[in-house]
Amino acid sequence: MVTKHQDQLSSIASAFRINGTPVCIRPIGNGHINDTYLVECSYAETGISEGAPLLSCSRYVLQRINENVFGSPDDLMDNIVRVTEYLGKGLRIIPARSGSPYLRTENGCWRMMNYIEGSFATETCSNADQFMEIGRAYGSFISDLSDFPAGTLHETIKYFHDTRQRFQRFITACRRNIAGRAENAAEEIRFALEHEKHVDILNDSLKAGEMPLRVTHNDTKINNVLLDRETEKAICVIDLDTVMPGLAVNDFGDAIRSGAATGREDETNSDAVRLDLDMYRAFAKGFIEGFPDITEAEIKMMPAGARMMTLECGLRFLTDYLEGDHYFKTDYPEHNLVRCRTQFSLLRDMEEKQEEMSITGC
Ligand code: GN1
Ligand code: MG
Repeated sequence: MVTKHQDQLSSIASAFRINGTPVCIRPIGNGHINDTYLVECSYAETGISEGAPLLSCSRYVLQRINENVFGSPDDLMDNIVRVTEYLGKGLRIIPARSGSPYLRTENGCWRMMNYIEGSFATETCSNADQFMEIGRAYGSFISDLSDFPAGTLHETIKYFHDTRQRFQRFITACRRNIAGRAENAAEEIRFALEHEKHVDILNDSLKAGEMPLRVTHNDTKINNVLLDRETEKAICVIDLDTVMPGLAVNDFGDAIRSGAATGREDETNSDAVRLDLDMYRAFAKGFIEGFPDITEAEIKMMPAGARMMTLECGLRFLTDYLEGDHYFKTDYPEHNLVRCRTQFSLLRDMEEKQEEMSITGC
């Protein structure tokens, strides 16, 4: 039986310029922000003169944009449309029948994209070669956008990777303690406070002109690269919501945090979450190969990027926990605290491995 929810989704999907009629819509992916669905459509092949028309299938990705996070869908979609057109391969925005890049309904704000057939995304890399390939894809992404007019991009989330700002928000959340959870998180709060001295490292280097501002992805979890199911070669980078001017070392760092860890982001045994140096080095090699214009200064700061993105992500989970889970999707009340613990455990291990993390001879 078709549920009301399915009916609603189906009529939303039909309001886009898709080929055919939606026959099946189901959730896909593991994003913490937007709601994502796979839409399967069937349509009759034209030009067949005899017998019953041949039915073909086309597939799309439908997403509800989280407007708590992305305050301006116009700005968000303007960035994505221009970046995808500039890249000219992989992801495409399918406009609404009205011609607009998104659709507003009483159930929120929606967008449609092509589904990349024959692809898969992974939550954990099965081997270093696969992770190296993901590194190459993220390096090439920055390289391919090196001539994109960065100044024309909207800032879809202000201060997104400004670790100092993230730290200040954490302090405010601690002081307010609106969810009454600060006591539960005493150990994590102590760890975060001890790390205040590190939060300006990347900002300072940027201000000193040591690293250039580039067009970067800013959300380089490993599941945001689609790989070819047969060859395991990267097909394209997805989730372009936060493509903005930023630091290459942050893209490096966020991928390391998510893909070179020995446990999942929400592993409950946080002590098991450490840095796998082989995976780290493999990713670094791929990233640099894909991005030949990376500077010496950036290479030198790559380990700092990994530490800072891990610290920042931990701070963000902790802040959301203290504020009552209004930002990241959660499955249970302690979920954000569990996520924070894995990030802090990973960071602690990175601090111990600081020397081995320096990148030379890649
Ligand atoms: C969010 O939605 P997803 O899973 O791609 C977040 C990232 C975090 C990540 C942590 C816009 O990404 O910044 O690193 O969760 N995206 C946004 O898993 O805040
Ligand atoms: Mg995302």
